[in-house]
Amino acid sequence: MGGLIEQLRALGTLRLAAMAGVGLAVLGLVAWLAGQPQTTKAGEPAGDSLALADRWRQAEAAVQALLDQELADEDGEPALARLLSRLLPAGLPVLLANSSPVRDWESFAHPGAPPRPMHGFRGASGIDGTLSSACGLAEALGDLVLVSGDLALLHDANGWLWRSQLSGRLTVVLIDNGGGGIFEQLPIRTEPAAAMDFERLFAMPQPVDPLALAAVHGVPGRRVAGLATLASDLAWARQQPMALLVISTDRRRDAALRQRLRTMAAAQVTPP
Ligand SMILES: Cc1ncc(C[n+]2csc(CCOP(=O)(O)OP(=O)(O)O)c2C)c(N)n1
Ligand SMILES: [Mg+2]
Repeated sequence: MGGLIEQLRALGTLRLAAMAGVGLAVLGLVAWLAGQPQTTKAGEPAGDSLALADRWRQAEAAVQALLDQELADEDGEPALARLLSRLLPAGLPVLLANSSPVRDWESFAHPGAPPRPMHGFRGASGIDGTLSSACGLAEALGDLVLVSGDLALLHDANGWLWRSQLSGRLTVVLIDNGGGGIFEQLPIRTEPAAAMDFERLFAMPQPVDPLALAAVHGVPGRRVAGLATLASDLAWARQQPMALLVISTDRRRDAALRQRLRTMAAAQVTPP
């Protein structure tokens, strides 16, 4: 160590300062800092930082206005995330399943949505264990809304067995887009389509009626006709100890919509 210090000192990059009796090794930083233009006062953010924050706020406001406008007449998954985030009351905990639900909420939930505890399990188990995790959380918290995709829910359909023992309330909002909608966002569809069987290999739609499967376990459910009736369907579901609401969406159309929104949002952000 001593040898190394000697070498650095010899290179002129090391200053040794004694502060309050403690030897402080400063590898040239103090001298470098002293040489910088003094653009800020102590305790104040730099002008460049304030300008960046301002640009960020303006871009955020423009993107949110764009989303309000573009999603107003939409019925798909981005619009569902935006509406649901506003409809659910403040304080009601929400669990977002992996795949598109958590991503859509992150991107499209309304910035003015009521504050509430949000839960997710990114990186823990993929889409596995979604319903059981929701039941455990509902039991622990007393009340919960789970927003899940169709494959994630089916993957852990045994979670419905909680029905007989759950003392908390659980409302499941199922986004039924006929398989793994997230894979529609990958540029992997081929032309002609037959060259790679996207539906069988990636989307994997399953021939199971989620309402019938829930009903077998004694869990009541409803198909939501469209976002216009979501509020009343939610009001019904929230009165059941456990209930399933199924909203059908078009995964291919929603993938195209997300792409379009991303392009439009990027156009709102001007480079420095
Ligand atoms: C246990 C497990 N198996 C497989 C996957 C791979 N996987 C990631 S997303 C996904 C599709 C999920 O489909 P769905 O729940 O319907 O959500 P969507 O993609 O339609 O939003 C799959 C199979 C995974 N993450 N975890
Ligand atoms: Mg799906």
